[in-house]
Amino acid sequence: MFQEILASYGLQFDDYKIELHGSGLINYTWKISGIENDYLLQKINTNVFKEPTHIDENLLELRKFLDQHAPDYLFVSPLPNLKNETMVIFNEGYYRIFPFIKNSKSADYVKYADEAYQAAKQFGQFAKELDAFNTNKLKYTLVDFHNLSLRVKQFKSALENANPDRLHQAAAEIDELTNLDYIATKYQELIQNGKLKERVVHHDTKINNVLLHDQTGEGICVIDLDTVMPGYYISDVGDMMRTYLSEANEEEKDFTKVVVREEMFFAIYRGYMEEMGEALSASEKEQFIFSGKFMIYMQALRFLTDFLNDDIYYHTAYAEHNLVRAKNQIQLLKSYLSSEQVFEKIFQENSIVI
Ligand code: ADP
Ligand code: GN1
Ligand code: MG
Repeated sequence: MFQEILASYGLQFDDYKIELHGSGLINYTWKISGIENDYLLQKINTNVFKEPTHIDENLLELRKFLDQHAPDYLFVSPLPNLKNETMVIFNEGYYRIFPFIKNSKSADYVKYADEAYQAAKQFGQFAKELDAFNTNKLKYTLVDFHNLSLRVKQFKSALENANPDRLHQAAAEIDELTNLDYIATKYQELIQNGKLKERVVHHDTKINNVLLHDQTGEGICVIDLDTVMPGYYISDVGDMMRTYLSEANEEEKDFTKVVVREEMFFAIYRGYMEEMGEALSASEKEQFIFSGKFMIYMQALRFLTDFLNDDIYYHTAYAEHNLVRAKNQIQLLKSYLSSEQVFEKIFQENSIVI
């Protein structure tokens, strides 16, 4: 397989070393290392992305816009092959090749506030550069991806269909998430009342979807653009809160380590607002703190739903993996809720400055 795919890009299989790469939960990714250049080969998970060509079309549209309006912006889109295709089909699989960004690293958790700041600035810049892009030109690569009302519906239908063993194992978490459904009600109200503008949204701003310089730690670019589509900025800010506030990430089994660090909130706020502060409306800014609740709650629901559905969506390594992830996210949500007043203070103190 690798031989044929590489050949379609004019690359000689024997000149490269191929290794599985990264820790994404959805796609399959390999690093292709050569003497002069390295690449990243990726197979799209078509169980998740039912129409992979939508991803390709979106990236081409965005590339066109950025080439015209922000030619110096580093937008890591797939390379064209010898037939000028940016996505190739082999044995019914969809593949693409990206340039491997030199001297970059991605982290699976945030240790220092500067990493959170750098990452937030990158996602803020991404949103800013695309602020004037007409979202009608984008396809939905995953319909209703961050529609929390739909995620609640999927959770309820999983409750009806789950096997009794798993229902029993997850009883406490089912109760906790059901009791927190005011978060979903608030989301629905915000959307119905037009409080949030439809924008180009990344929709997966977790820390390993941004590349930082491997020596200086400076932000280089955002990656993992499959979920770029129309949406609301609370998705992007919220997923940063979800993945940068606690040092222990969603894989941590010792939940006492899942603790919100309030200085990381400030780092996210500063990094994102330095770029997007002027573009966001007052009613959008008001939801900055809600964004974390929204995304952490949704991720807890999604992991628990997948556990109840017998693990059909996320890659898992052991039987209770999705349940552990859901418990972890519930702990994170509790820690977030108990820090809300401090967040409010940081937000108020800085909203005039930035
Ligand atoms: P997934 O959708 O499975 O999360 P990603 O596109 O995020 O896949 O890629 C997985 C990992 O590969 C990233 O977390 C990052 O470490 C690395 N990676 C992806 N694209 C590049 C790139 N262009 N250059 C260097 N590393 C990359
Ligand atoms: C998935 O592809 P990856 O691993 O960056 C998921 C996100 C979740 C995340 C949880 C298309 O992201 O929505 O937040 O796992 N992507 C998709 O780690 O479902
Ligand atoms: Mg990723």
